[in-house]
Order: sequence, then structure tokens, then C-alpha cells
Amino acid sequence: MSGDHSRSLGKGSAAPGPVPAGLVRLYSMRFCPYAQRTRLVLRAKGISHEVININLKNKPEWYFEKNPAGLVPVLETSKGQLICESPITCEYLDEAFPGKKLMPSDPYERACQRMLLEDFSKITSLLFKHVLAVKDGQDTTALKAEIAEKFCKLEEGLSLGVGGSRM
Ligand SMILES: N[C@@H](CCC(=O)N[C@@H](CS)C(=O)NCC(=O)O)C(=O)O
Repeated sequence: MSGDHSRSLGKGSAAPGPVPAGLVRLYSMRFCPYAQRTRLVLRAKGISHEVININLKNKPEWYFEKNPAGLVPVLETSKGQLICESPITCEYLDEAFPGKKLMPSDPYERACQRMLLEDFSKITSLLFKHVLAVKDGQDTTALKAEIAEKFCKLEEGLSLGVGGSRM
């Protein structure tokens, strides 16, 4: 079932073999919030999978064959299919695997979920920027205001029912 290889693979490592039948493979990094999305869906749907962590500071040469952009997460199937970009990996898993559906079936509700995700994604990068700014000892007043504004918008959306009854 699932497992998180404790060591990440870096430059000079051997490329992993094909994905065993009945499993899906996730290329990940333990602290990546985007890969976390994919992991949440894998877990929510109970999908048998394995995890290979990539050393993003020293990427293996072979990893660019999985994703030319060099980003995680990437999913690989036992047919050798490769899927990248976290929202796409989540929708792929939801559609390709049986069990409880995580996305609403109503097109409008689905659109609402995607709108919410679009807005929430902006918060993720702002939070990253904030961490870096604090580390660098920069003034974070404007950044904090921007983050607060995004959270307010998100709360407003939720209270108005954007995202439908599932949110
Ligand atoms: N839009 C991508 C973003 C993924 C992303 O930025 N992942 C980071 C780790 S959290 C990464 O792979 N960084 C490596 C790099 O920038 O070279 C997604 O949603 O999957």
C-alpha cells in the first residue's frame, strides 16, 4: 500500500523501474503542499500507491523525463502514463478510480470548486513568499495585508456557498 521512502532520490540515482500493476506511483517531496493535494486524494479514495520522493535541490537527471518542468507532484501509472500539475492529478485520480467521488457531478458545482481552488492557490504562493520575507528580515506588512484579504475573500465565498454543499 502506501509508503513514503524516507530518503529522496537525487542526481546520480538510478531511475525507478516500471510501476507494478495495481499500483499508481507518486513522485513527491515531503514538504510540498501541491503534492500534499495528490496524497490527500490518494488517501481519501483508498488508492494503492507508492511514493518516490525527489530531491528538488539536486534533481535526478531521469526526473525530467517524468516532467520536463522538473516539478512535483507527478503521477505515473503501470501503463507508463504521466500526469502532472496537482489539480489535474487530483481530478485524474477522482475520475480514474472507483469509490466515492470527490468532485461534484453538477457542472456548476464543479465550476465553483475550481473557482475556490484558483483563489486558494494564490494564498499558497503568498504564504511561501511570507516565509521567505520573514527569513530575509524584510518588512511583511503589505504581504500580510494581501494574505488577510485573500482569506477574507475565501471566507466570503464559503459563507455564500461557493463550492456548493460539499465545502
Ligand atoms: N503548479 C504546480 C506547482 C508544483 C510546485 O511548484 N512544486 C514545487 C515543490 S512544492 C517544485 O516541484 N519545485 C521544484 C522547482 O521549482 O524546481 C502544481 O500545482 O503541481
